[in-house]
Amino acid sequence: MTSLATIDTLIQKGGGLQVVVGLGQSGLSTARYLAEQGYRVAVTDSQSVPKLADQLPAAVEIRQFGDIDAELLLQAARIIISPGISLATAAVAAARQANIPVISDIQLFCEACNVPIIAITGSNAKSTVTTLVGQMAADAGVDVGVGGNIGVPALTLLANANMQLAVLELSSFQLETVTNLGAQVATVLNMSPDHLDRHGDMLGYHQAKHRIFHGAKSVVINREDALTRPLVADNLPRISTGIHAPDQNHFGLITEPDGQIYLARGTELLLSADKLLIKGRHNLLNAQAALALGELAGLPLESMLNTLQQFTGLEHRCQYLATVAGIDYFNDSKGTNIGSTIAAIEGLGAVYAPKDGKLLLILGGQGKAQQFGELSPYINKYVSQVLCIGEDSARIEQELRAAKLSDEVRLHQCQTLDNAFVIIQQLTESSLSQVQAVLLSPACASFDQFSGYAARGEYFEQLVKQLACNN
Ligand code: UMA
Ligand code: ADP
Repeated sequence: MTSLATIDTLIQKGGGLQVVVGLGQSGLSTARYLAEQGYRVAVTDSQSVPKLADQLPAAVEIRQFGDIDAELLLQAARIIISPGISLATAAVAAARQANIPVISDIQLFCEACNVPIIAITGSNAKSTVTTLVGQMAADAGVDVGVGGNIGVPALTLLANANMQLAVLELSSFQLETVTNLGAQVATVLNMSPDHLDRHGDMLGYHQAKHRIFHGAKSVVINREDALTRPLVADNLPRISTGIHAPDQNHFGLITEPDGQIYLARGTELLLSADKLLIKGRHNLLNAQAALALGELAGLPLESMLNTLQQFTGLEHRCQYLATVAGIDYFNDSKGTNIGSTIAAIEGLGAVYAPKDGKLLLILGGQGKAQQFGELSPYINKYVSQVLCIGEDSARIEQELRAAKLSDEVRLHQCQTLDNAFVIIQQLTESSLSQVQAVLLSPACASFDQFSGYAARGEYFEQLVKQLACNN
């Protein structure tokens, strides 16, 4: 660890010290990038031995680990904060108070990037749409970089000198410190409560998300969700998406007299919905968003429609796993907020309800200050059994019941997925159970019990396999 005296000496050498706060994936990419650019870089992290510390380049001389170093931050010419760290963190707040600029890796990326950017945010569907648009661009022969919140730090994309287009998935955490992103096309796919513990309330969350529109050259709007509408000039090129028949030059759905639903652009029928491998109403909106973003970035429609028909979706998003003893199992571990869980319940409910079937829903984890009562009407319509797991399960039960959870819905407190499967085994043996599908869609973060949503989904899959062996 370099002493503060050494820092003083370094500062006296001239130039501004760049302080990277947090040494996760984005912090490491930022430190590497800034060091390559010849900046003097310091890194601080609250862990005493951050996992990635040994990957820092030697040019990063100052490493203050064990606490976010308030004194170091006050010495900075500029602070680059990792998305997982709140601006309210005391040391960061003090530096902002002292007028030290605090930015994100995304700000550095957009300042350095000289190719068009497709910028995508939303409470849900970001990864699905980002992956799909990236695939559409690649299939159209474009050298495309796909990164951001999706798990590839944006700055690493700059290593490809041939990149022609960047597709960025952006979280509210990344956006809250971004100014003038200047995207070729930007969108907020949808808005439902999430990360309220970090942003304070829906307004704070909305404001962070809408920073994606700063300097955008065109926008994509979801007609079904007024909160996605940007405050931008009326003459800015825009395309909207929705579930009804679209106006000219916009996307929507047209139902033909035989009941067949089509993706449509104006009056033109593009593709019958059953040609898509990703299912559910929400995925029809996702498909339109990808087409609209691609169109505004200049991708050819024909090629995009071909990609759409090949796209199988991502793991842990309403993913069908298996049928055991006549019950279908779905892994929607990425359903980490109420909006995504409503989409999953409605999407699968629409499949099972006509067969007079009901869902078993596994719910719970870290609730992120959401209001779980919003789920009650959807549960009452489509779910017969709720199995609650995780640290906020008692609060979730309380809020569901306060919001008129039907007496016909049985709610079990299970604490863990293992316990939930004891109940599932009992229901599997009972001829009285109405359950036709089991859906893990927790509406919560997983960090109380797992290392992330993927680990939770994989564990669920393992338990389903075990159940299959026992039955
Ligand atoms: N740290 C501190 N003090 C704190 C909190 C964290 O020092 O108070 C340190 C940790 O010790 C750790 C580092 O900060 O060393 C972690 O930084 P980080 O949490 O920002 O995580 P990264 O590894 O940099 O990953 C981030 C995004 N993580 C978050 O936003 C929490 C990743 O999104 C993203 O893929 C990655 O940058 C690359 O861009 C993940 C995510 O969970 C998938 N995103 C949230 C979501 O999708 O809901 C927003
Ligand atoms: P994100 O990256 O925004 O978390 P994902 O594509 O990973 O989005 O999907 C997250 C969750 O949201 C999954 O549970 C998925 O089934 C659900 N989902 C996908 N599209 C939508 C949509 N348009 N509206 C609501 N939920 C959706």
